Amino acid sequence: MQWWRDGKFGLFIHWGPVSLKGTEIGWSRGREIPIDVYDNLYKDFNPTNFNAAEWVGLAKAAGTKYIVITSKHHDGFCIFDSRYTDYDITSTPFKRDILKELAGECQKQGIKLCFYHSIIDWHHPDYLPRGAGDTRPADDAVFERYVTYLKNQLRELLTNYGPIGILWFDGEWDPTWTSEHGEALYAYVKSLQPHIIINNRVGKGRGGMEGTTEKGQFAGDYDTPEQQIGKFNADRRWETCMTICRQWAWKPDDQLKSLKDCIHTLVQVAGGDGNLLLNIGPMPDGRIEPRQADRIREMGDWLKKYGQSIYKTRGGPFKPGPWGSSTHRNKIIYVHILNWSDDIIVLPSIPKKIVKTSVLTGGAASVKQTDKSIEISAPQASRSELDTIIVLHLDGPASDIPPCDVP
Ligand code: FHN
Repeated sequence: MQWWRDGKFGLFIHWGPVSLKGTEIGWSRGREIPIDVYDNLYKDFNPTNFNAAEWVGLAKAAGTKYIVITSKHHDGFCIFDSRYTDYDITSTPFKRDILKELAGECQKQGIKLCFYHSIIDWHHPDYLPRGAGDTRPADDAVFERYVTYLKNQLRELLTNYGPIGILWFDGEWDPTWTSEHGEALYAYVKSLQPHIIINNRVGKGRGGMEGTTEKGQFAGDYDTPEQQIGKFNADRRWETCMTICRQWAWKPDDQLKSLKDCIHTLVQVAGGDGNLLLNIGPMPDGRIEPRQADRIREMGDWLKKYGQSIYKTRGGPFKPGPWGSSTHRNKIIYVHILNWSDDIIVLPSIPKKIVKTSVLTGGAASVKQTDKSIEISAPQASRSELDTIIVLHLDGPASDIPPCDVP
């Protein structure tokens, strides 16, 4: 998992024919959009502006190291060419295999390709329970036949598209899916690609949107807090998934997060020793909405300058709080000050000597170390709007320092 822990930052993509309607993927089926309308959108799905090289180039420009794209969401539509269903991309006017083109470009550009694959499948006749508004009788449904279908498609995804970084499961919450199913699926996926990473939503262990795994439950390889910054945890790997707008799939005029919000989220997640998976929703014509593209490019510009304080670091030793967060690597601690509510930031003392300090974001700062505390202050001109990064060079490895709360 080293590539993933060092990479820190991934691009989440929720996309499908539902983008023609601008409503939420999966969840608007049988709600805002009648089922017979929703399930026939694919006949008009023709994203001729889709350009895998541009998408992967944008992911790189954003400073992300991996892409997680919905191979199949809860609505059952497969954005790849599958032998096991006609409800897939080859039945659309577009016909081309989106995942095949993305796989080629990710290989070329050095970005890890990963798949989000929903266990829930409200389209498949054998999946139970039925989705909203779905009045199909359940008598003939055989859930284990659906499990076979699920495994067959995972085999296609894990043998036809090259090395895959992560299998990002979701939709594990229905009672029909059991922990036994999850453990068997984890083993099956690993048998196809032994180095693949699998999140905790393969099983039943995820405790709600906090995404942590309940004691004794099968945990997969990492925890998955959603739409929230995970708690500091240096012992269990975790990744926050979050939308850059409000909806996972594209929505016209959706509310877009500010650059400050996005950078603060990345810095707080990294400070908690987690990863950030930030979601965009492409448009029905295959373009990524320019304002979403601009926002993640701005994040990439910030990372080009200050990425050494994020990539390949671990979280802490000063745990995140309203003041900011810290990351460390080798003999360096990066103190990310996000909020100068007081003129002096007071951090707990550490059992290492600070031998040199600097301000990565420019300017000057005063750092006073005693055996009681570390006091940091900086003139207004040296305080950066997004994140003031104070670099503390130590006389030994920062990883020796136990994580500590900042009062
Ligand atoms: O229901 C899905 C939702 O549509 C979205 O895919 C998120 C992303 O992690 N996961 C589920 C909600 O927890």
